[in-house]
Amino acid sequence: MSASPSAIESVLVENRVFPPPAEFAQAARISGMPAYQALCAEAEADYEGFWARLAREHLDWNKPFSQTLDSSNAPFFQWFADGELNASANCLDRHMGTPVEHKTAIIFEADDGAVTRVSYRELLERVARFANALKAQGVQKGDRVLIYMPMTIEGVVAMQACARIGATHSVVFGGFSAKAVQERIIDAGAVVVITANYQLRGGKELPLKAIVDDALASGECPSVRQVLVYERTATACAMQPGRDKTFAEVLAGQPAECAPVAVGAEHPLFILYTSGSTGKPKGVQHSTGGYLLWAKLTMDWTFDLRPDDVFWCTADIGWITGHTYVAYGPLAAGATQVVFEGVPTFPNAGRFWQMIERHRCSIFYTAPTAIRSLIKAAEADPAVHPDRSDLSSLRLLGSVGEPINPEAWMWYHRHVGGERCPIVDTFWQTETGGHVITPLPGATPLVPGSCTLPLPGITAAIVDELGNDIADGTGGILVIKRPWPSMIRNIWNDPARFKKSYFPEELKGYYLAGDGAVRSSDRSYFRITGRIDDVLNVSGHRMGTMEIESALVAKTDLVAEAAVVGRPDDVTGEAICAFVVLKRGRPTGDEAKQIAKELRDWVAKEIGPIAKPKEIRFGDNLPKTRSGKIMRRLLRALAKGEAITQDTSTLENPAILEQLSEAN
Ligand code: 6R9
Repeated sequence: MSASPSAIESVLVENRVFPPPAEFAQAARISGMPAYQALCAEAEADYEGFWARLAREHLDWNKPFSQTLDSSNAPFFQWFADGELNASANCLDRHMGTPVEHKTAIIFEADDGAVTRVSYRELLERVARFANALKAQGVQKGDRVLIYMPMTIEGVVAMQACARIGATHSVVFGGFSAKAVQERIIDAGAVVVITANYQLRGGKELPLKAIVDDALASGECPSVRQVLVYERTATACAMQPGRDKTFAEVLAGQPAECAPVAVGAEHPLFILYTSGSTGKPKGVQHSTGGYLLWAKLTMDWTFDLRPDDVFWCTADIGWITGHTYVAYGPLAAGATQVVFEGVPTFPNAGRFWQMIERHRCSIFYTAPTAIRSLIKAAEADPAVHPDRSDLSSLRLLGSVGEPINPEAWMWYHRHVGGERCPIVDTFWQTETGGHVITPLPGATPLVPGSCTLPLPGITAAIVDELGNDIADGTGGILVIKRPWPSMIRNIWNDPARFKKSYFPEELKGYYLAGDGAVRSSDRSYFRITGRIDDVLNVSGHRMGTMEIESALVAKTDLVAEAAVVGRPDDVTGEAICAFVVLKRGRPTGDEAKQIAKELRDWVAKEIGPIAKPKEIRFGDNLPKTRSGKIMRRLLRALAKGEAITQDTSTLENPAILEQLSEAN
């Protein structure tokens, strides 16, 4: 079986329905559709009262809030603004003196398979010591700290320690380049960088500190005073005296107690950079109160968390999923969670299934791209098939990051979930902070390929270009009509872009998600049809086409012009396809291959390996209108290998299409 584009489209006629298994529904926190509908009705009847109730129930406040929602400066909405709390205290301290204190917080499995466990008590002490170390380095409330760390307990500790002292963290995924790290340091004005000497992935030792050195080398990051280095491996890395210190050095003598700093609910907990439709990534700014409420609430609602669950979200802390469902949500909810350092294919592609068996995971949350690649691997080698592992501990599965095609859904359901586990297909974004459209596993009948219905209180809708509602069955623009607690607060340093990107004037003040969607005629279920802007989704990672184009044309000795589009891919969902015009003319044969490789390596260096185009095609020119606009629609068709049926009469240079239709 394969996830062909036609399979993705076949969801249009999807009519399989999977109601929640009776046993699951009976025990669930939200049990049955009437319970879901009752919550929706409560939110509708008293929107602010609903969120106020939940914020009081789910979070510990140092100072209670008196106002729930402040819309006076819309779209810069404020939630619980005069309340004060600390995120780390809500994830750790709150469990002390309860049965959770000595419960395992994190089961860490290293790349080489070594397993370490820490209890909530131990985690609190580690976070407190690290928070003290940060303070000793002069980090203060409101300072920005850049975290460039491997998937380790220390990565989570670093985030929690920042939160504890009110410093705003900005985590950068360990696959990003020196240039990307540098841009983020500069934009955020980070005073400290927390990194590791190396990261271990798939049996390989990959440098992190050396990349930070590169990012700082040019002297363009004057804000950075200190680099703190976690020695993940025994291999030495260069250390700059005065600037660089090891974890061991800064932790020495630090006490295991550190009073959490109460911050206002709107205090920025973190900035996380994500791709948009221009060349420059956006620093998505999240709050403390509203964000944390969501992290905790969705652990209960979407994952139906119970005290004895073993939760495993496979996302890296460098992405929003790793923020909300590794670093904050599971801890706020007092869950035992698995944190995995490595990759799904090492030492073999059965690693995920073997780990579920080893740790008796009950909730497993991953991305469709991982599922699709593991389907391929299992078909090629029965030894890594999930059927070979004992997955009986699982009770719930989740999917995130991109649309899951029904064939992959069915395989996940059958071979991983043993046909007994509901699958929550959770739609959300860096900007939404947590799930917004998702099934509730004890209530919502599932339809493969559909993220089903909005969470209670989420006013998701499909509208036309003027913000008018569109009937079920017709595709349109996905919006959320009312503000909600965990929404993006701002784009760091760029409020004008925030307004323009997410609250365009013509959309009646609605939040614009950037995705297209359609609701089914029978159940009004949402199905996400993909981005409507110039953002690609490659293996569940967001990549801006403009970002890649800027990187390509930055190779000024070689590249005259470049246009990047996505095309459907069996495994990665979308693949990056670049059309390039060279200054020296169109290369062919071996020269084309060699230059394509050079450009791919260049993009990896400029942005990171995840941005490498899968295919590069060279032309004498790009298809343009007479006014000089690149016709991306035609490029998308060419990348897919489709015959051009569109009207090309407005093209300046129709002959170019034939040249670009062949792979080099
Ligand atoms: C959480 C996360 C957000 C974009 C989003 C959409 C796509 C995420 C999805 C989904 C269909 C789902 N997306 N979940 N599409 N079904 N269940 O992935 O955040 O990296 O910001 O990406 O991912 O296109 O707009 P982020």
